[in-house]
Amino acid sequence: MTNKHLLALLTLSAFAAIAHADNDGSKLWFVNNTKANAKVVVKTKATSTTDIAVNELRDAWHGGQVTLERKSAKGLTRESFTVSQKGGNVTITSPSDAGLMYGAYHLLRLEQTLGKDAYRDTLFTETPEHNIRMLNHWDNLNGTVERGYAGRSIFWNKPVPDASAVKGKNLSTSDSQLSTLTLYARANASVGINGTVLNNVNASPKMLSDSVLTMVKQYADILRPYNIKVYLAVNFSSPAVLDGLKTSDPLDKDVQKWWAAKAKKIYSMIPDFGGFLVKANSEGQPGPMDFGRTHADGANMLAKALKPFGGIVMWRAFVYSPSDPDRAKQAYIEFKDLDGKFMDNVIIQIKNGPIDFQPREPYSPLFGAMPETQEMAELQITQEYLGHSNHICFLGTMWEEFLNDIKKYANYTNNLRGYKYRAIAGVANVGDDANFCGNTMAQSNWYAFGRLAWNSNLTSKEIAREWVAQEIGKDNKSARTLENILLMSRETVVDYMMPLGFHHIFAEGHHYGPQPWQNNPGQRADWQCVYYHRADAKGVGFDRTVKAGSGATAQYPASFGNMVENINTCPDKYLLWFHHADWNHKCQTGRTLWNEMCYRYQNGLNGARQMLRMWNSTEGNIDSRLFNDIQEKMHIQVRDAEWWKDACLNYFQTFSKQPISDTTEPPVHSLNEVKKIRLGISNYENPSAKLLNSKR
Ligand code: GCV
Repeated sequence: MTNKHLLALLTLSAFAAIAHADNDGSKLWFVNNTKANAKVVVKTKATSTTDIAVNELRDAWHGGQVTLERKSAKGLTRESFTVSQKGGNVTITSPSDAGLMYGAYHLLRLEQTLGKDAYRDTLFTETPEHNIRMLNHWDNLNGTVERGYAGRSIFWNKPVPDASAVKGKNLSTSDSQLSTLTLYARANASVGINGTVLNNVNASPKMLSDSVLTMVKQYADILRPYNIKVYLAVNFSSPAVLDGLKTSDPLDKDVQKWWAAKAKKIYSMIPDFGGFLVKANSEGQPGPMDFGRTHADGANMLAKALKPFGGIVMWRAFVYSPSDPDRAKQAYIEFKDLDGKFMDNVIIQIKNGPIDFQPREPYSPLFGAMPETQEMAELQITQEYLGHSNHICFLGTMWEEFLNDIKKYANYTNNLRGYKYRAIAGVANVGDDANFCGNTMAQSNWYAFGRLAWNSNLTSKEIAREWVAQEIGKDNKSARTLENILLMSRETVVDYMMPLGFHHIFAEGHHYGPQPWQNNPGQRADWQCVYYHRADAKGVGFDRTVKAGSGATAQYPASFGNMVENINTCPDKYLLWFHHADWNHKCQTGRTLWNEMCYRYQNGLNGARQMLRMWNSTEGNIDSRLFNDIQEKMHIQVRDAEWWKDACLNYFQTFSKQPISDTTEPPVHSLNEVKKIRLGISNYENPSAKLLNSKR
């Protein structure tokens, strides 16, 4: 499909899309750039990065002359930029070319979102909050993408040449791949993303082979003008697996030498290489603990190898060896005591919640728990647990909730200020589909991640509004409707999947549909859904209180921990995360728990239907191709919401023994029927259709 991207590049800014039937998503959020011929002056030496800024402005800026000037000023960081206006003309200054490029994209965004006169009488400076704003691709060398729902990898969709074929040669990139990567780089740059991990954290040792590194170099060269550094996820056993060393023990001298030599080699090819991302001793991946060493031993060994070249190690805290009966506590237990033991070019990368990217989780208690250690958040842009690319779910609201909580309870902003590396990562939702993300709406999540990484004080509403303006135009009479769809979508998904603090009641493997009854004998307890919901005749939920449960609440600062410890002050949205509540427990809404569950699942289904109705009302104001694509997805979403509601209410009713509440539609499908659904899900399969069409 990448020829689409070639076409998209060629026709960018040719015309606005409204009323056409050509918006297949391939132009990303540049769809409404209309042709301009702006005058742009560069006062400093032109580079490939300033060229990008100049071309973008020349093509799409409809205001007065723009001057770009490299200039330092007090208080600015390398990527900061200042925009000022005098007599209708605009000047963008920055200490770096990258900042000038970001300023250019920002000016264009202002035009698209507020109009071309928005820059009048302005003088403002933008400085990114995080200095490392990166995507993590879970892309495999064979071209597949773990938890990817948008086609194959944009990096590894061709065979890796063998070493003899690449020796001393510059590999050529096909036109179509080049155009895909150029659009990808442009999209990232436009929202300030400045780093990318090119491969899966379940990393193949082959990533560090000469032939793969040659490809990595090539990608680094393509991305560099857009101020994007490349990073690699590495397999901890690489020395033994790739080069036959006797061990990969981080305290072994030969192993240390191997990594030092590997780092030297990488930097000889890619002088601005970013560093390594590591998943160690997690879900079967090798790590230092295989040799009786600690996470700090492992991370520091790699950090030492990268340090002379300015590289960093992002060491993931996604670990859950059963050191405690409660999985939600395990990462904290494994990492907390290592505080202060990591080198200064190590960052601990922590998923937003303590389990695994669930529709709603409280924040991970590791945030703020290691004051002597640099931490970074890992968010998931790809919708592993949120309906893949079938469901419309804008994640700006979810990340806003998380970021606000870690600011409020975990001192995030202050900690960040003290770090040299202020980083944040998002697991990408990008593949080689024409629309990059499986559906055009999902592009808003890539966009939102970048904007929040730049400035976490932006609200989800501001971000949704920006994206909508760039997607369908700010004056489109359906703009507010689309914005409202985005803003209600995540809470809707939570309601029809896992309201009230439910978590991980997903079908095993693909994580798409419901399977709360899942309980495979002989397997790890924490891989079973029943482990997470613990339903019985008395009630439902995981008791994590200090008083009577696992004590996970004690891992939090008192301001949060005490609130959730007490069932009367624990917000309903976290009720079943922290408490095993009686079926007749009175929720904060005044309804009993069982009736609240009925209400929430119905509310989720109603929300999905409402989103579809709202979308239908935009017909005629929106490019018809986009309209039809999204309408089709929303039909699936409504059917899936019904499936979730029926599966969960029918199943939990076998414990509550209470009738479905009056205000809730009776289930359309029996428990037996929903239990029979087995999905060998592929990205495009429409699973609920199989089941639900038969009922209509
Ligand atoms: C890349 C979850 C996902 C895995 C993923 C893992 C991780 O378990 O289901 O696909 O592996 O998280 O984040 O490492």
